[in-house]
Amino acid sequence: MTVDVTPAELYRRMYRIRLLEERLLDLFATGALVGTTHTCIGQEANAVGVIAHLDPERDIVVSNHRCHGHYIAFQDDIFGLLAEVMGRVDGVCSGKGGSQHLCSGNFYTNGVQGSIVPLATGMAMAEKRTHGDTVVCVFIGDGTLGQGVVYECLNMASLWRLPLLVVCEDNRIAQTTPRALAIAGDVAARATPFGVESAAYATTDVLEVLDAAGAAVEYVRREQAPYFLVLETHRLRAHSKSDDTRDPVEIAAMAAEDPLLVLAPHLPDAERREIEAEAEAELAEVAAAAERSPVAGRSVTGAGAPS
Ligand SMILES: Cc1ncc(C[n+]2csc(CCOP(=O)(O)OP(=O)(O)O)c2C)c(N)n1
Repeated sequence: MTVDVTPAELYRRMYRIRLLEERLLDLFATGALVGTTHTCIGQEANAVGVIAHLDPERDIVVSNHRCHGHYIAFQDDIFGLLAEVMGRVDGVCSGKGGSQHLCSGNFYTNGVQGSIVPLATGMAMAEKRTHGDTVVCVFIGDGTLGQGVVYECLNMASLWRLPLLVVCEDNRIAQTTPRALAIAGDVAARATPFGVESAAYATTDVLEVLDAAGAAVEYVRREQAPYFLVLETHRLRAHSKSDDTRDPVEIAAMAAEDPLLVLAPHLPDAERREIEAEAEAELAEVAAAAERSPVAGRSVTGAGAPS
């Protein structure tokens, strides 16, 4: 399936995610933020390429601890996310959810590995019964393939033909555990015994992800049946803020396939620079507005307060 989205627009979408996450890392590094965060720097092509095919009014996205890119690609809400991570009342969850717990419209996430797959499966069941043309897309990492509930869900989704797209973003590492030490056999083939269609791609080219995801989303929507899409990618930064045990030489090799670098030749330099300048100006404005938003506190008055 093709969607009408130009390389320039894809670049803009990825660049805005990149800028925001770099800003978050800076804020954590200077001690301005507390708690934790997981960036998708290097993996933006997946969020943008898959979600370009989803409709925020009709479809549902369920994400994980590494959720910022998915959220921005689906909800286009840089301010809500930044204010949320800054713990401000105008954040998407009123500053109480933080980086891993974003809930807005048809977007849901939480940081408990694997837990999101049964949530998405249940939503897919409900949607199939009520609408019949929805796609519920859940993003997991390769490290989450060790959670048995993922396979229970593939079984149920196949049996009941649920419109569930499971996207496995395979960055070949789970926090500090390399995939090779934890995952036996073929990742995409894990869906086969359940009768679930699957495909795997190793690419950071958003144009290729767009094509692959288009076919997957079209299948799920048309057939109202599950699909398992594996996208091999590169996590270019630490697992969270500074915990990276990988060899810098390995990371540098992966950085040569940074999705922004891969897409850049598809648009004129001047247009690319204009997109970057606009995104930087937007982030400066949004950051200032988030800074003005009051810090979320523990309110003891109002609805829901203990009496
Ligand atoms: C049930 C559970 N166990 C452990 C953790 C701690 N934890 C958070 S992320 C992570 C690794 C996840 O790896 P993967 O699924 O490959 O996603 P990635 O971080 O690579 O995007 C772990 C162990 C958790 N959040 N939930």
